Amino acid sequence: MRDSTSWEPTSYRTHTIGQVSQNGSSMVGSEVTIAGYAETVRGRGAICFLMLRDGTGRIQAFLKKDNMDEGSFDSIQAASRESTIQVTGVVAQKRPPKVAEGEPIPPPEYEVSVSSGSVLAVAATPLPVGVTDDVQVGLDVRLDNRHLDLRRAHVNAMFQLRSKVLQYGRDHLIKEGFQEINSPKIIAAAAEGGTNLFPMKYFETDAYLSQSPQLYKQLAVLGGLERVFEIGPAFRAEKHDTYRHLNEFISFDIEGAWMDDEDVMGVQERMIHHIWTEVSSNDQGLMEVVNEFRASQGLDPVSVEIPSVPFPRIPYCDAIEIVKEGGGEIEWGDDIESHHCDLIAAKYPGFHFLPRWPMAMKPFYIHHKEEEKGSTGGQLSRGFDLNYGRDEMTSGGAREHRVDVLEQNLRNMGLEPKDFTFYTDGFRYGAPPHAGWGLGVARLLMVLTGAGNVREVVLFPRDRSRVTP
Ligand code: AMO
Repeated sequence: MRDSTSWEPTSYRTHTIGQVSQNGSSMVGSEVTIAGYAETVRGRGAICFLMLRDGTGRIQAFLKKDNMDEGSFDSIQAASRESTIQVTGVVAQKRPPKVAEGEPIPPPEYEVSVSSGSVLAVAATPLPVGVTDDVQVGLDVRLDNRHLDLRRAHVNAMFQLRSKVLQYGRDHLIKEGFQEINSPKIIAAAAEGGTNLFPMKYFETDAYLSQSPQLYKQLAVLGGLERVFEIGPAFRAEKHDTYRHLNEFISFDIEGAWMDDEDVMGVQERMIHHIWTEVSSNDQGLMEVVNEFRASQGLDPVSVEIPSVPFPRIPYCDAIEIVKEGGGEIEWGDDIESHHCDLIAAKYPGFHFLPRWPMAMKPFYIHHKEEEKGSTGGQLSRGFDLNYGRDEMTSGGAREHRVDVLEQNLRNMGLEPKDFTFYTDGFRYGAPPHAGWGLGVARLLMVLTGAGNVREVVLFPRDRSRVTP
Protein backbone atom coordinates (compact mmCIF):
# COMPACT_ATOMS: atom_id res chain seq x y z
CA MET A 1 0.00 0.00 0.00
CA ARG A 2 1.21 3.50 -0.74
CA ASP A 3 2.57 5.90 1.82
CA SER A 4 -0.04 8.65 1.98
CA THR A 5 1.34 10.53 4.98
CA SER A 6 1.50 13.83 3.10
CA TRP A 7 -1.72 13.54 1.06
CA GLU A 8 -4.14 16.46 1.49
CA PRO A 9 -7.87 15.95 2.09
CA THR A 10 -10.14 15.94 -0.97
CA SER A 11 -13.84 16.62 -1.53
CA TYR A 12 -14.53 12.94 -0.90
CA ARG A 13 -12.46 12.23 2.18
CA THR A 14 -10.80 13.93 5.09
CA HIS A 15 -8.22 11.14 5.35
CA THR A 16 -6.89 8.25 3.34
CA ILE A 17 -7.47 4.87 4.88
CA GLY A 18 -3.70 4.50 5.26
CA GLN A 19 -3.57 7.71 7.32
CA VAL A 20 -6.27 6.39 9.66
CA SER A 21 -5.05 2.83 10.01
CA GLN A 22 -1.41 3.80 10.50
CA ASN A 23 -2.02 6.70 12.91
CA GLY A 24 -4.96 5.15 14.73
CA SER A 25 -3.60 5.70 18.24
CA SER A 26 -3.41 9.48 17.78
CA MET A 27 -6.77 9.60 15.99
CA VAL A 28 -8.99 7.72 18.42
CA GLY A 29 -12.10 9.87 19.01
CA SER A 30 -11.62 12.01 15.85
CA GLU A 31 -14.26 12.13 13.16
CA VAL A 32 -13.07 11.15 9.68
CA THR A 33 -14.61 10.69 6.27
CA ILE A 34 -13.01 7.92 4.23
CA ALA A 35 -13.86 6.30 0.89
CA GLY A 36 -12.87 3.09 -0.80
CA TYR A 37 -13.83 -0.25 -2.30
CA ALA A 38 -15.95 -2.68 -0.30
CA GLU A 39 -13.70 -5.67 0.15
CA THR A 40 -16.19 -7.60 2.29
CA VAL A 41 -19.54 -6.72 3.80
CA ARG A 42 -20.55 -8.94 6.72
CA GLY A 43 -23.18 -8.97 9.43
CA ARG A 44 -26.93 -9.35 9.48
CA GLY A 45 -29.81 -7.46 10.96
CA ALA A 46 -28.90 -4.19 12.58
CA ILE A 47 -25.12 -4.61 12.48
CA CYS A 48 -22.68 -4.52 9.57
CA PHE A 49 -18.90 -4.88 9.29
CA LEU A 50 -17.54 -3.32 6.14
CA MET A 51 -13.92 -3.88 5.16
CA LEU A 52 -13.01 -0.81 3.15
CA ARG A 53 -9.88 -0.53 1.01
CA ASP A 54 -8.37 2.36 -0.90
CA GLY A 55 -4.99 2.55 -2.60
CA THR A 56 -3.28 3.25 0.72
CA GLY A 57 -4.69 0.73 3.18
CA ARG A 58 -7.70 -1.12 4.51
CA ILE A 59 -9.79 -0.61 7.60
CA GLN A 60 -12.95 -2.00 9.13
CA ALA A 61 -15.98 0.25 9.30
CA PHE A 62 -18.53 -0.72 11.92
CA LEU A 63 -22.16 0.21 11.15
CA LYS A 64 -25.16 0.05 13.47
CA LYS A 65 -28.62 0.71 12.11
CA ASP A 66 -29.53 2.66 15.26
CA ASN A 67 -26.64 5.07 14.75
CA MET A 68 -27.38 6.18 11.20
CA ASP A 69 -29.91 6.78 8.49
CA GLU A 70 -31.72 3.50 7.83
CA GLY A 71 -31.70 3.76 4.03
CA SER A 72 -27.94 4.36 3.93
CA PHE A 73 -27.36 1.46 6.30
CA ASP A 74 -29.46 -0.87 4.14
CA SER A 75 -27.75 0.12 0.89
CA ILE A 76 -24.26 -0.36 2.38
CA GLN A 77 -25.24 -3.68 3.89
CA ALA A 78 -26.53 -4.84 0.51
CA ALA A 79 -23.51 -3.53 -1.43
CA SER A 80 -21.66 -6.00 -3.65
CA ARG A 81 -17.90 -6.53 -3.33
CA GLU A 82 -15.79 -3.76 -4.88
CA SER A 83 -18.67 -1.25 -4.79
CA THR A 84 -17.31 2.17 -3.80
CA ILE A 85 -18.51 3.51 -0.48
CA GLN A 86 -17.97 6.66 1.53
CA VAL A 87 -18.44 6.69 5.30
CA THR A 88 -18.09 9.23 8.09
CA GLY A 89 -17.49 8.16 11.64
CA VAL A 90 -15.29 8.23 14.69
CA VAL A 91 -11.99 6.35 14.93
CA ALA A 92 -12.03 3.75 17.69
CA GLN A 93 -9.68 1.06 18.87
CA LYS A 94 -10.94 -2.39 17.95
CA ARG A 95 -11.65 -4.75 20.79
CA PRO A 96 -8.43 -6.77 21.12
CA PRO A 97 -8.81 -10.43 20.18
CA LYS A 98 -8.65 -12.94 23.03
CA VAL A 99 -5.19 -14.45 23.31
CA ALA A 100 -4.20 -17.50 25.32
CA GLU A 101 -1.96 -16.93 28.29
CA GLY A 102 1.67 -16.62 27.29
CA GLU A 103 0.73 -15.77 23.64
CA PRO A 104 2.05 -12.42 22.35
CA ILE A 105 -0.50 -9.59 22.41
CA PRO A 106 -1.04 -8.34 18.85
CA PRO A 107 -0.63 -4.60 18.12
CA PRO A 108 -3.84 -2.58 18.48
CA GLU A 109 -6.08 -2.23 15.44
CA TYR A 110 -8.47 0.59 14.65
CA GLU A 111 -11.87 0.85 13.07
CA VAL A 112 -14.32 3.58 12.14
CA SER A 113 -17.60 3.64 14.00
CA VAL A 114 -19.90 4.97 11.29
CA SER A 115 -22.52 7.71 11.73
CA SER A 116 -23.33 8.30 8.04
CA GLY A 117 -22.38 6.88 4.69
CA SER A 118 -23.44 6.10 1.17
CA VAL A 119 -22.73 3.80 -1.74
CA LEU A 120 -21.05 5.85 -4.48
CA ALA A 121 -21.14 3.23 -7.25
CA VAL A 122 -22.42 -0.33 -7.15
CA ALA A 123 -20.13 -3.05 -8.54
CA ALA A 124 -21.74 -5.49 -10.98
CA THR A 125 -21.59 -9.18 -10.10
CA PRO A 126 -19.92 -11.52 -10.63
CA LEU A 127 -16.50 -9.86 -10.88
CA PRO A 128 -14.74 -11.06 -14.05
CA VAL A 129 -11.44 -11.08 -12.13
CA GLY A 130 -11.31 -11.76 -8.40
CA VAL A 131 -9.59 -8.98 -6.46
CA THR A 132 -8.90 -10.50 -3.06
CA ASP A 133 -9.75 -14.14 -3.67
CA ASP A 134 -7.24 -16.35 -5.39
CA VAL A 135 -9.20 -17.41 -8.46
CA GLN A 136 -6.90 -18.34 -11.35
CA VAL A 137 -7.64 -16.47 -14.56
CA GLY A 138 -5.47 -16.29 -17.67
CA LEU A 139 -3.43 -13.25 -18.67
CA ASP A 140 -5.83 -12.40 -21.50
CA VAL A 141 -8.84 -12.21 -19.18
CA ARG A 142 -6.80 -10.14 -16.76
CA LEU A 143 -5.75 -7.73 -19.49
CA ASP A 144 -9.32 -7.48 -20.80
CA ASN A 145 -10.25 -6.43 -17.25
CA ARG A 146 -7.10 -4.55 -16.33
CA HIS A 147 -9.17 -2.00 -14.36
CA LEU A 148 -9.96 -4.80 -11.87
CA ASP A 149 -6.70 -6.67 -12.21
CA LEU A 150 -4.94 -3.51 -11.02
CA ARG A 151 -6.81 -3.68 -7.72
CA ARG A 152 -5.03 -6.94 -6.90
CA ALA A 153 -2.29 -6.26 -4.39
CA HIS A 154 0.67 -7.72 -6.29
CA VAL A 155 -0.35 -6.16 -9.61
CA ASN A 156 -0.70 -2.82 -7.91
CA ALA A 157 2.73 -3.31 -6.30
CA MET A 158 4.29 -4.05 -9.70
CA PHE A 159 3.05 -0.73 -11.07
CA GLN A 160 4.21 1.13 -8.00
CA LEU A 161 7.63 -0.41 -8.56
CA ARG A 162 7.49 0.65 -12.19
CA SER A 163 6.84 4.23 -11.15
CA LYS A 164 9.71 4.07 -8.64
CA VAL A 165 12.12 2.70 -11.24
CA LEU A 166 11.33 5.60 -13.56
CA GLN A 167 11.62 8.08 -10.68
CA TYR A 168 15.00 6.76 -9.54
CA GLY A 169 16.30 6.54 -13.10
CA ARG A 170 15.20 10.10 -13.78
CA ASP A 171 16.71 11.35 -10.49
CA HIS A 172 20.01 9.72 -11.32
CA LEU A 173 20.24 11.17 -14.80
CA ILE A 174 19.31 14.65 -13.60
CA LYS A 175 22.12 14.34 -11.03
CA GLU A 176 24.50 13.51 -13.89
CA GLY A 177 23.41 16.66 -15.74
CA PHE A 178 20.89 15.20 -18.20
CA GLN A 179 17.73 17.16 -18.99
CA GLU A 180 14.40 15.70 -20.03
CA ILE A 181 13.13 16.23 -23.57
CA ASN A 182 10.08 15.16 -25.58
CA SER A 183 10.57 14.30 -29.22
CA PRO A 184 7.80 14.00 -31.84
CA LYS A 185 6.04 10.68 -32.24
CA ILE A 186 4.66 11.52 -35.69
CA ILE A 187 7.60 11.34 -38.03
CA ALA A 188 8.52 11.23 -41.70
CA ALA A 189 11.60 8.95 -41.75
CA ALA A 190 12.55 5.65 -40.13
CA ALA A 191 15.30 5.66 -37.51
CA GLU A 192 15.57 1.91 -37.08
CA GLY A 193 14.98 0.62 -40.61
CA GLY A 194 11.91 0.89 -42.80
CA THR A 195 10.30 -2.52 -42.45
CA ASN A 196 8.63 -2.21 -39.08
CA LEU A 197 6.94 1.17 -39.30
CA PHE A 198 3.29 1.88 -38.64
CA PRO A 199 2.19 4.16 -41.48
CA MET A 200 -0.38 6.86 -40.87
CA LYS A 201 -2.07 9.57 -42.88
CA TYR A 202 -0.97 13.02 -41.81
CA PHE A 203 -3.36 15.39 -43.60
CA GLU A 204 -2.37 15.18 -47.28
CA THR A 205 0.93 13.42 -46.71
CA ASP A 206 2.23 10.10 -45.42
CA ALA A 207 3.80 9.83 -42.00
CA TYR A 208 4.70 7.14 -39.47
CA LEU A 209 4.62 6.48 -35.76
CA SER A 210 8.09 6.89 -34.28
CA GLN A 211 10.13 3.72 -33.70
CA SER A 212 12.62 5.52 -31.49
CA PRO A 213 13.54 9.08 -30.48
CA GLN A 214 16.96 8.31 -31.95
CA LEU A 215 17.37 10.98 -34.63
CA TYR A 216 15.72 13.69 -32.52
CA LYS A 217 17.68 13.08 -29.35
CA GLN A 218 20.82 13.35 -31.51
CA LEU A 219 19.58 16.61 -33.05
CA ALA A 220 18.92 17.97 -29.56
CA VAL A 221 22.50 17.21 -28.56
CA LEU A 222 23.91 18.57 -31.82
CA GLY A 223 21.89 21.69 -31.09
CA GLY A 224 23.75 22.21 -27.84
CA LEU A 225 21.49 20.64 -25.17
CA GLU A 226 24.57 18.60 -24.27
CA ARG A 227 22.96 15.80 -22.19
CA VAL A 228 19.36 14.77 -22.74
CA PHE A 229 17.02 11.95 -21.80
CA GLU A 230 13.53 10.95 -22.79
CA ILE A 231 11.05 8.41 -21.44
CA GLY A 232 8.46 7.94 -24.14
CA PRO A 233 6.55 5.54 -26.39
CA ALA A 234 8.14 3.79 -29.35
CA PHE A 235 6.09 1.93 -31.95
CA ARG A 236 7.27 -1.11 -33.88
CA ALA A 237 5.14 -2.93 -36.46
CA GLU A 238 6.88 -6.23 -35.71
CA LYS A 239 4.90 -9.43 -36.03
CA HIS A 240 6.49 -10.88 -32.91
CA ASP A 241 4.49 -12.87 -30.46
CA THR A 242 6.87 -13.31 -27.52
CA TYR A 243 7.06 -12.63 -23.80
CA ARG A 244 9.32 -9.62 -24.39
CA HIS A 245 8.08 -7.85 -27.50
CA LEU A 246 5.24 -5.36 -27.78
CA ASN A 247 4.20 -3.12 -30.63
CA GLU A 248 4.21 -0.09 -28.37
CA PHE A 249 6.77 0.12 -25.59
CA ILE A 250 8.33 2.76 -23.40
CA SER A 251 11.89 3.50 -24.36
CA PHE A 252 14.16 5.18 -21.82
CA ASP A 253 16.73 7.02 -23.91
CA ILE A 254 19.75 9.16 -23.26
CA GLU A 255 22.14 11.02 -25.52
CA GLY A 256 25.25 12.93 -24.43
CA ALA A 257 27.75 15.17 -26.20
CA TRP A 258 31.51 14.61 -25.89
CA MET A 259 30.88 11.02 -24.89
CA ASP A 260 31.71 7.68 -26.46
CA ASP A 261 30.25 4.20 -26.05
CA GLU A 262 32.30 3.48 -22.92
CA ASP A 263 31.14 6.76 -21.32
CA VAL A 264 27.44 6.01 -21.83
CA MET A 265 27.84 2.42 -20.66
CA GLY A 266 29.13 4.03 -17.47
CA VAL A 267 26.00 6.21 -17.25
CA GLN A 268 23.84 3.12 -17.73
CA GLU A 269 25.47 0.96 -15.09
CA ARG A 270 25.51 3.80 -12.57
CA MET A 271 21.83 4.45 -13.23
CA ILE A 272 20.86 0.78 -12.81
CA HIS A 273 23.01 0.56 -9.69
CA HIS A 274 21.21 3.62 -8.30
CA ILE A 275 17.76 2.22 -9.13
CA TRP A 276 18.51 -1.11 -7.43
CA THR A 277 20.04 0.63 -4.41
CA GLU A 278 16.99 2.87 -3.97
CA VAL A 279 14.49 0.04 -4.41
CA SER A 280 16.48 -2.01 -1.94
CA SER A 281 16.34 0.70 0.72
CA ASN A 282 12.86 2.16 0.10
CA ASP A 283 10.62 -0.41 -1.52
CA GLN A 284 11.10 -3.75 0.18
CA GLY A 285 7.44 -3.62 1.23
CA LEU A 286 6.39 -3.68 -2.43
CA MET A 287 8.78 -6.53 -3.15
CA GLU A 288 7.23 -8.46 -0.25
CA VAL A 289 3.77 -8.08 -1.77
CA VAL A 290 5.13 -9.41 -5.08
CA ASN A 291 6.82 -12.28 -3.25
CA GLU A 292 3.68 -13.19 -1.30
CA PHE A 293 1.93 -13.67 -4.60
CA ARG A 294 4.87 -15.60 -6.05
CA ALA A 295 4.81 -17.91 -3.02
CA SER A 296 1.07 -18.53 -3.55
CA GLN A 297 1.93 -19.65 -7.10
CA GLY A 298 4.81 -21.86 -5.97
CA LEU A 299 7.41 -19.51 -7.47
CA ASP A 300 10.75 -18.65 -5.88
CA PRO A 301 10.97 -15.21 -4.28
CA VAL A 302 12.82 -12.41 -6.05
CA SER A 303 15.32 -10.34 -4.11
CA VAL A 304 16.82 -6.98 -4.91
CA GLU A 305 20.49 -7.77 -5.30
CA ILE A 306 22.37 -4.59 -6.01
CA PRO A 307 24.61 -5.34 -9.00
CA SER A 308 28.25 -4.42 -8.63
CA VAL A 309 29.70 -1.95 -11.09
CA PRO A 310 31.31 -1.97 -13.54
CA PHE A 311 29.20 -4.61 -15.28
CA PRO A 312 31.25 -7.16 -17.22
CA ARG A 313 32.00 -6.19 -20.83
CA ILE A 314 32.12 -9.08 -23.28
CA PRO A 315 33.05 -7.75 -26.71
CA TYR A 316 31.10 -9.31 -29.58
CA CYS A 317 34.15 -11.27 -30.79
CA ASP A 318 34.60 -12.85 -27.34
CA ALA A 319 30.88 -13.53 -27.05
CA ILE A 320 31.03 -15.52 -30.30
CA GLU A 321 33.85 -17.62 -28.82
CA ILE A 322 31.88 -18.21 -25.59
CA VAL A 323 28.89 -19.40 -27.62
CA LYS A 324 31.08 -21.72 -29.67
CA GLU A 325 32.76 -23.11 -26.54
CA GLY A 326 29.31 -23.73 -25.08
CA GLY A 327 28.42 -25.83 -28.11
CA GLY A 328 26.34 -23.21 -29.90
CA GLU A 329 26.42 -22.79 -33.65
CA ILE A 330 27.40 -19.28 -34.59
CA GLU A 331 29.83 -17.50 -36.88
CA TRP A 332 31.34 -14.04 -36.78
CA GLY A 333 28.76 -11.74 -38.34
CA ASP A 334 25.74 -13.67 -37.07
CA ASP A 335 23.24 -12.14 -34.69
CA ILE A 336 23.53 -13.36 -31.09
CA GLU A 337 20.10 -14.91 -30.58
CA SER A 338 18.39 -15.73 -27.26
CA HIS A 339 19.57 -19.34 -27.26
CA HIS A 340 23.13 -18.08 -27.74
CA CYS A 341 22.58 -15.60 -24.92
CA ASP A 342 21.69 -18.52 -22.65
CA LEU A 343 25.21 -19.86 -23.19
CA ILE A 344 26.74 -16.47 -22.40
CA ALA A 345 24.44 -16.05 -19.39
CA ALA A 346 25.67 -19.38 -17.98
CA LYS A 347 28.96 -17.53 -17.45
CA TYR A 348 27.57 -14.03 -16.88
CA PRO A 349 24.15 -14.45 -15.28
CA GLY A 350 23.60 -10.80 -14.28
CA PHE A 351 23.81 -7.55 -16.24
CA HIS A 352 26.57 -7.60 -18.86
CA PHE A 353 27.47 -5.42 -21.81
CA LEU A 354 28.17 -6.78 -25.27
CA PRO A 355 30.17 -4.00 -26.97
CA ARG A 356 31.77 -3.70 -30.43
CA TRP A 357 29.32 -5.40 -32.76
CA PRO A 358 30.08 -5.77 -36.47
CA MET A 359 29.20 -2.53 -38.23
CA ALA A 360 27.11 -4.40 -40.80
CA MET A 361 24.68 -5.39 -38.03
CA LYS A 362 24.23 -1.93 -36.56
CA PRO A 363 22.12 1.01 -37.73
CA PHE A 364 23.56 3.78 -39.93
CA TYR A 365 23.94 6.23 -37.06
CA ILE A 366 26.47 4.05 -35.18
CA HIS A 367 30.10 5.15 -35.23
CA HIS A 368 33.01 3.00 -36.32
CA LYS A 369 36.75 3.42 -36.39
CA GLU A 370 38.27 2.14 -39.63
CA GLU A 371 41.20 0.50 -37.86
CA GLU A 372 38.99 -1.62 -35.56
CA LYS A 373 38.44 -4.96 -37.29
CA GLY A 374 37.17 -8.32 -36.09
CA SER A 375 39.06 -11.63 -36.26
CA THR A 376 37.80 -12.26 -39.79
CA GLY A 377 38.72 -8.74 -40.88
CA GLY A 378 35.14 -7.46 -40.74
CA GLN A 379 34.53 -3.87 -39.67
CA LEU A 380 33.67 -3.45 -35.99
CA SER A 381 31.41 -0.72 -34.66
CA ARG A 382 31.05 1.24 -31.44
CA GLY A 383 27.57 -0.17 -30.87
CA PHE A 384 26.73 -2.20 -27.76
CA ASP A 385 23.92 -4.07 -26.07
CA LEU A 386 23.21 -4.58 -22.39
CA ASN A 387 21.82 -8.00 -21.56
CA TYR A 388 20.48 -9.58 -18.41
CA GLY A 389 20.51 -13.36 -18.68
CA ARG A 390 19.02 -14.19 -22.06
CA ASP A 391 17.25 -10.87 -22.53
CA GLU A 392 18.43 -7.69 -24.19
CA MET A 393 17.71 -4.64 -22.06
CA THR A 394 19.40 -1.90 -24.03
CA SER A 395 21.06 -0.98 -27.31
CA GLY A 396 23.35 1.97 -27.66
CA GLY A 397 26.56 3.24 -29.03
CA ALA A 398 28.83 6.07 -30.03
CA ARG A 399 27.24 7.93 -32.97
CA GLU A 400 28.70 8.77 -36.33
CA HIS A 401 29.37 12.51 -36.28
CA ARG A 402 31.22 12.75 -39.63
CA VAL A 403 28.51 13.75 -42.08
CA ASP A 404 30.18 12.21 -45.16
CA VAL A 405 30.54 8.86 -43.35
CA LEU A 406 26.97 9.12 -42.12
CA GLU A 407 25.70 9.58 -45.68
CA GLN A 408 27.82 6.66 -46.86
CA ASN A 409 26.40 4.51 -44.03
CA LEU A 410 22.90 5.39 -45.20
CA ARG A 411 23.75 4.35 -48.77
CA ASN A 412 25.44 1.14 -47.54
CA MET A 413 22.22 0.25 -45.76
CA GLY A 414 20.09 0.86 -48.84
CA LEU A 415 18.71 4.18 -47.58
CA GLU A 416 18.54 7.50 -49.42
CA PRO A 417 20.50 10.34 -47.81
CA LYS A 418 18.03 12.83 -49.31
CA ASP A 419 15.26 11.33 -47.15
CA PHE A 420 17.31 12.18 -44.06
CA THR A 421 18.42 15.74 -44.74
CA PHE A 422 16.42 16.98 -41.72
CA TYR A 423 18.84 14.84 -39.72
CA THR A 424 22.11 15.02 -41.65
CA ASP A 425 21.83 18.84 -41.85
CA GLY A 426 22.26 18.79 -38.09
CA PHE A 427 25.84 17.58 -38.66
CA ARG A 428 26.89 20.20 -41.21
CA TYR A 429 27.66 23.06 -38.88
CA GLY A 430 30.01 21.50 -36.37
CA ALA A 431 28.95 18.28 -34.65
CA PRO A 432 30.15 17.19 -31.22
CA PRO A 433 31.04 13.49 -30.98
CA HIS A 434 28.23 11.96 -28.97
CA ALA A 435 26.77 8.68 -27.74
CA GLY A 436 23.65 7.29 -26.11
CA TRP A 437 21.40 4.35 -25.48
CA GLY A 438 17.78 3.22 -25.42
CA LEU A 439 16.57 0.96 -22.60
CA GLY A 440 13.33 -1.04 -22.69
CA VAL A 441 11.59 -0.06 -19.44
CA ALA A 442 9.37 -3.15 -19.28
CA ARG A 443 12.35 -5.45 -19.75
CA LEU A 444 14.16 -3.86 -16.83
CA LEU A 445 11.02 -4.26 -14.72
CA MET A 446 10.89 -7.95 -15.66
CA VAL A 447 14.33 -8.36 -14.12
CA LEU A 448 13.45 -6.46 -10.95
CA THR A 449 10.08 -8.09 -10.30
CA GLY A 450 10.72 -11.54 -11.75
CA ALA A 451 7.77 -11.10 -14.14
CA GLY A 452 7.89 -13.68 -16.91
CA ASN A 453 6.21 -11.47 -19.48
CA VAL A 454 6.50 -7.76 -20.29
CA ARG A 455 2.71 -7.57 -20.36
CA GLU A 456 2.72 -7.99 -16.58
CA VAL A 457 4.45 -4.64 -16.16
CA VAL A 458 2.77 -2.67 -18.96
CA LEU A 459 -0.51 -1.05 -18.04
CA PHE A 460 -2.38 -1.58 -21.30
CA PRO A 461 -0.12 -3.60 -23.59
CA ARG A 462 -0.34 -3.37 -27.35
CA ASP A 463 0.55 -6.52 -29.22
CA ARG A 464 -0.44 -8.06 -32.52
CA SER A 465 -3.78 -9.21 -31.22
CA ARG A 466 -4.55 -6.46 -28.73
CA VAL A 467 -5.46 -2.81 -29.22
CA THR A 468 -8.01 -2.63 -26.39
CA PRO A 469 -8.58 -1.75 -23.64
P1 AMO B 1 16.58 -0.94 -30.03
O1 AMO B 1 15.77 -1.09 -31.26
O2 AMO B 1 17.50 -2.07 -29.71
O3 AMO B 1 17.50 0.36 -30.10
O4 AMO B 1 15.61 -0.68 -28.80
C1 AMO B 1 16.13 -0.34 -27.53
C2 AMO B 1 15.57 -1.24 -26.45
O5 AMO B 1 14.14 -1.14 -26.46
C3 AMO B 1 13.58 -2.39 -26.12
N1 AMO B 1 12.73 -2.86 -27.21
C4 AMO B 1 11.52 -3.42 -27.06
N2 AMO B 1 10.79 -3.68 -25.96
C5 AMO B 1 9.58 -4.25 -26.13
N3 AMO B 1 9.06 -4.57 -27.34
C6 AMO B 1 9.76 -4.32 -28.47
N4 AMO B 1 9.23 -4.62 -29.66
C7 AMO B 1 11.05 -3.72 -28.36
N5 AMO B 1 11.98 -3.32 -29.25
C8 AMO B 1 12.99 -2.82 -28.54
C9 AMO B 1 14.72 -3.35 -25.88
C10 AMO B 1 15.84 -2.72 -26.64
O6 AMO B 1 17.11 -3.07 -26.14
N6 AMO B 1 17.74 3.81 -31.16
C11 AMO B 1 18.23 2.61 -30.50
C12 AMO B 1 18.77 2.90 -29.11
C13 AMO B 1 20.03 3.76 -29.11
O7 AMO B 1 20.99 3.38 -29.81
O8 AMO B 1 20.07 4.76 -28.40
C14 AMO B 1 17.09 1.60 -30.42
O9 AMO B 1 15.92 1.93 -30.52
O10 AMO B 1 14.97 -3.40 -24.50
